[in-house]
Amino acid sequence: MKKLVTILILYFLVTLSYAQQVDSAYVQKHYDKATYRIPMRDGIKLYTIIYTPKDQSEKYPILLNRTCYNASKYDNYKAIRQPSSFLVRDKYILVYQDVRGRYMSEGTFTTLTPNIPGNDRKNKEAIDESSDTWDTIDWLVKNIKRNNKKVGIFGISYPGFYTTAAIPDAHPALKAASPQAPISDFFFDDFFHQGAFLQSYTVAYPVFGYQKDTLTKQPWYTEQLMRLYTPVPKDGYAFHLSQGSLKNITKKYHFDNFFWKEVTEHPNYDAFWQKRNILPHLKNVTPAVMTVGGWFDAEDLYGPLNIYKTIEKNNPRAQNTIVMGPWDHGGWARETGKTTHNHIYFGDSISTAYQREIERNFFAYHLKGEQIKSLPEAYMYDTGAKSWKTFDVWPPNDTPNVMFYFGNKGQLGIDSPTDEEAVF
Ligand code: PG9
Repeated sequence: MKKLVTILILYFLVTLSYAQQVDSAYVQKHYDKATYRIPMRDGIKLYTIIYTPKDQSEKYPILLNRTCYNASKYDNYKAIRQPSSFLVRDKYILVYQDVRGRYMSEGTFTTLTPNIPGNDRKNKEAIDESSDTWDTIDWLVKNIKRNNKKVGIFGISYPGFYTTAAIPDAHPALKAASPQAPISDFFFDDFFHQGAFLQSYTVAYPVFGYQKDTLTKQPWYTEQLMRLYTPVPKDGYAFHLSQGSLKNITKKYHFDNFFWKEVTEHPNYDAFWQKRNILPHLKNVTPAVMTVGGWFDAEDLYGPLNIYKTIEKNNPRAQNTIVMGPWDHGGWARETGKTTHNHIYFGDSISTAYQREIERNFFAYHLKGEQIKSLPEAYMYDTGAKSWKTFDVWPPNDTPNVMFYFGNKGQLGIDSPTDEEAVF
């Protein structure tokens, strides 16, 4: 018995150590790094950091991450936080790219770049995230040594949108896409939750509201950000209450912020937002898709649920998977040991188990041809039973539609309220 306990403890410790980000010493020992400026079809060059395994005994798939949050966070062999250590140790060609108009990439940044259907490579005007990803993948498979011509793309949050935007008119080498906590439509995710304007995001607007005028590895919007953080608001609610009407926020903080202007000039679901919604473009899906979300994600919960649902509806034959766990925004990429949400404890090392048994297997199967005995359609964490359930069909065939009702004391129930109780 004692020997069994020792073995189990050792297994747990080894797994836990794997789950932590791989440190820079590991990356330097096992990977070579180079940076490139990859030309897009309109001549704009996108800054791209590429890590290739030193082991030259085989060919490797490419794992691509396109971000508006500074690819240089992964420069200089820094500890790699995404993808998980299981994937880094499995050996992939790891690619990190600044999207158009961000940090070290050229061009102009566009809020949730509207998708232009089709892939006319001669049309230098028809540029979107799908075409930039297509051009990037085409360059990678033709120029990076020892790649096996299979590409996966992944990203969390805004990078989850870029992952989703790679799916329409995908490059033939794109075999697997994993949008995680993805934005599908800002009017329902993030800035307007189901259409309700989210004033609490006011402090985030400088990140997305200024074009840069140089290639830089550092934020260029710090001065505008500091308008909101000098002094640092101690209480968000009190801060916003003290602002009065939105025009005061425009006058005091965001008078020169193009993203704030876009949001405040489009308070309704008009053409501006509709053309930025990626969901209608999720047709003729060719790569396998595994969408990941957290039941407690206060930023992007609409996205994962509706990306899966839309792909399923428009592409019944697509390899389309959804994973919904007991996480907050992007929680599956962090291992906290004990998985809790506020005071509720769900279990130990749930993120590690997801990384090792779900995410790793998805990419190993589709990009390395590894035989994986089970790849369910849906992995659902039951937050009541505190356990995972898997399904080969989602939602399960025998699932009835349930109507929920608000009561006049703020309760939510499935019994239709009496006339006195009904609030509307
Ligand atoms: N969807 C998240 C976000 C975007 C913009 C502002 C604030 C949050 C994210 O990309 O993390």
